[in-house]
Amino acid sequence: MNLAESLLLGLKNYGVEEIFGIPGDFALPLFKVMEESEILPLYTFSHEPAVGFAADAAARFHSKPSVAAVTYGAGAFNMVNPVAAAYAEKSPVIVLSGGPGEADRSTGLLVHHQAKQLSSQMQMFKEVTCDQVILDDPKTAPDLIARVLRNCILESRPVYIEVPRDKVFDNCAEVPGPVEADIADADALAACADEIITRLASAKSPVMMVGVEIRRYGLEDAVRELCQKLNVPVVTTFMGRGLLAGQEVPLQGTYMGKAGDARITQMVENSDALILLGVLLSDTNFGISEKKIDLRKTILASDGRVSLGYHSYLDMPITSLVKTLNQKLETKKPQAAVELDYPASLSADEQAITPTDIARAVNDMFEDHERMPIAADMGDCLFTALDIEHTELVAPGYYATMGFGVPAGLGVQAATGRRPIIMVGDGAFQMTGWELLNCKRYGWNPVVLLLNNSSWEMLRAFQPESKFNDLDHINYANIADSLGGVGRRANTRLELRDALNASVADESSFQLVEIMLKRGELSQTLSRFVEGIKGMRAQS
Ligand code: TPW
Ligand code: MG
Repeated sequence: MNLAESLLLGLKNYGVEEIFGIPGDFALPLFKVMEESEILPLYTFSHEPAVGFAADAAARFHSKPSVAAVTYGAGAFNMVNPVAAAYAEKSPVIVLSGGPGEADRSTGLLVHHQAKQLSSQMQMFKEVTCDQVILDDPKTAPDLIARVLRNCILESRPVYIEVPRDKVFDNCAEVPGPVEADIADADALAACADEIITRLASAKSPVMMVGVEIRRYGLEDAVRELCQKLNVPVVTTFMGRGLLAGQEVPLQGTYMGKAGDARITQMVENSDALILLGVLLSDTNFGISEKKIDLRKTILASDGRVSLGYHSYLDMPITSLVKTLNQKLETKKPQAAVELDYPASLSADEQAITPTDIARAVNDMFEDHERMPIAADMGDCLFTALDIEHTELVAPGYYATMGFGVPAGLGVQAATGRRPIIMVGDGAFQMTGWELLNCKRYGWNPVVLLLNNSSWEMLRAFQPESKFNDLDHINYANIADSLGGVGRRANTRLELRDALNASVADESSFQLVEIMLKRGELSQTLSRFVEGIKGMRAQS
């Protein structure tokens, strides 16, 4: 077996199910093996940011790593932002890059795609990955690959693997398989679990808040069991929206502080035992609190440690913690999921469309159809998505990069085979919307809801006086046809309902519903969110 085959089989053995990529000459031999070996399916895109976003979304949906493969320099540098996003939001993306070979290093000439030094690329990726390796020796490669993949899974963060182009066909041994290792000390784990149980038992108003780690580590079933045993109300963070979708848990909704449902905000902020499970302490999750939450008084389990009050238990993986809590607790009568009140029943008339109308239209559609997973971009589309019935969602809720929605939606469909809804603003669509042209060759058929307000509206909310927030009036529906899909423009609520229904009914290609919104019109949630962030900045 050659080095590339060993690597691909290793990836598969560690749970990878697909590769997204764009080749280049430094990566051509590697891509040749990918294609001809058929060890993993390969999906190519048009621009590298999409490769990174698609792999990120696929990894989030699988709760397992996914691969973003690129060429050296021009290709890999194009992917720094998506990999930074995946690092920030703890998504296990494996960056696979071609690299210069020995012949390239010894000519004394600068190698094309070289930025400063040949090692500059790995240096840059060190900042946004948790482990890195250059496979320049086939003898050491199998163990190094195994180490990097283990760390990718353990930390649920991106890793970097560079394959010099002249090493691809060298003979290589098999990559050692994954080993189940529980790094937690059993006594410490038991003590920690007991302390949590005692704290919760003596509390008057315990609340559990769940964050993205429970998905990253594939713990949603175990957490459902835990919720039922603890019998406490559950909320998700903003970033964790979509977690526990479809699970029988007493889920109350999403905590959004000042920007969200007042009942949930009060319940969380007044809780005397708030357990934060797999939660990231980001400003988008907590900067918008009505009443500052004293994090020292919470029970925080994330990043492999547990903090209670003023002390911490280190090396406490969340998977082991949840398992131990479940073992120690008795089963109680399962609580049913709470019926949440989302906007619905769109009046299909000639009136102009508001962001809430979009949520109504989708919720009405979900009445008759199976709920679809959603990939959302940054902008008002994400805040509008929060008014849609709880369903699986991928979005850059913390890192907040634009350009995520369309390629992430394609990644979701590649990873799951399910048809997604993609929600995207016109500004973000201008960044990566073009990638829809790749739907045709892979048979992907997402329903794209493009919120066209001819504006960078979210920026306008921060700084209304700037004219640069006005975007041109483009007819996006007209573009769909040339990209191999179907486009429909909706100016009124009636047209919105009809366009959405027609799009869902047509499964033959991607469907673009261009939803016309007035410039200056913002969802209530986003207006309050922006006010909250501004308020936080003013205080600090
Ligand atoms: C890669 C900064 C945050 S929100 C926004 C910008 C430019 C405007 C979004 O416009 P869009 O949506 O998509 O039309 P809407 O609802 O606000 O009208 N570059 C990147 N990421 C971010 N977050 C920005 C710039 C930004
Ligand atoms: Mg816009």
